[in-house]
Amino acid sequence: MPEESIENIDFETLNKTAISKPLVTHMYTADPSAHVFNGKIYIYPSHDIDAGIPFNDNGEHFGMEDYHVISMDDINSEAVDNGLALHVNEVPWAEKQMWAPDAAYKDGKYYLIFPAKNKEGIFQIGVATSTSPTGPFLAEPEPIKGSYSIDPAVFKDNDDSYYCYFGGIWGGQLQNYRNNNYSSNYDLPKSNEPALGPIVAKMSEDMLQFAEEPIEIKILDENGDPLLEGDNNRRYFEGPWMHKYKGKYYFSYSTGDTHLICYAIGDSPYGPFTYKGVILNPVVGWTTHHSICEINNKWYLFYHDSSLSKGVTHLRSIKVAEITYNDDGTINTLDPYLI
Ligand code: FUB
Repeated sequence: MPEESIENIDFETLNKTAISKPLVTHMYTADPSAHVFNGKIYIYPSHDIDAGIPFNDNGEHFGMEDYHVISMDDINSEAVDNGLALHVNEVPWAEKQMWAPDAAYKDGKYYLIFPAKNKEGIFQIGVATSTSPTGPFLAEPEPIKGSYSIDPAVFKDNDDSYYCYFGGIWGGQLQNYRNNNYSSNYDLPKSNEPALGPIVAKMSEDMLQFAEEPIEIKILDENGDPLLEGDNNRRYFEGPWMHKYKGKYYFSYSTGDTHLICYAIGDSPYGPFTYKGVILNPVVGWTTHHSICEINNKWYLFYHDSSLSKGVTHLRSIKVAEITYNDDGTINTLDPYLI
């Protein structure tokens, strides 16, 4: 339910019909990346604030400055805010816009992977480390070499390889890159040309760098052709996530201006992935962003909406709802409000 229609929303009714409630209400949170570490649920969200920056198509009104980690003992227990985990002032290379983060655990250390704009106004991706899943995190002095754009999501495969998926168009700047090279002259493809794909790179053993040149992922339609830029209901926009279900790789993402969370299935972490459908219909607010996490043999979609702020698009709240699979491996579409 994008922002255009806010005036027509009866929030009292909408909140009664919402399939889930905000996990925390004392602050605004968004872009939840959920993981189970040592039997407990940890959610790594953006921390939304009103930075007083006017709305624009580059999302500069998303002026977030820090991260807090939310934890839950189990899926029904209270969500706890563990306080400040990392502030932009503690990241030597970053200036502003601490957007959607993710985290990973390896060999006794926790890694917070996050995007921010550098002092030249270009998004890059950084790493900060901690011995605790809730931080505080200590930022590396430089961003990951060769990183760009936004929305990093780290996936651990069964062979203990870690992959970082990233990229977002419009405010996320992905349209300014081709083959990992930046130019302000690059722009989105024409509507009858293949859409830009998300990017993936294997992480180095120490989790602080990419171990390879980032690679563009292909998302294909039912005929094996790449999704086109004009196919706004299906093409990649931002917010990548990877999970594995019954041996298949499920790549899920936001379609941005059509406000859907979609998914595509493949046989390798690098793709190609074939488009399969919608996981979550539009929520209140312009953005939609998710993660998928298995908890005690059930699968959950962590997502956000702007219902608590009555539709303010940059003041969002994280939520969680169970998702279910059909026998053929497809995922049943969730309606966030049962109106
Ligand atoms: O939270 C800022 C941006 O909004 C994220 O990076 C996008 O995925 C969208 O949710």
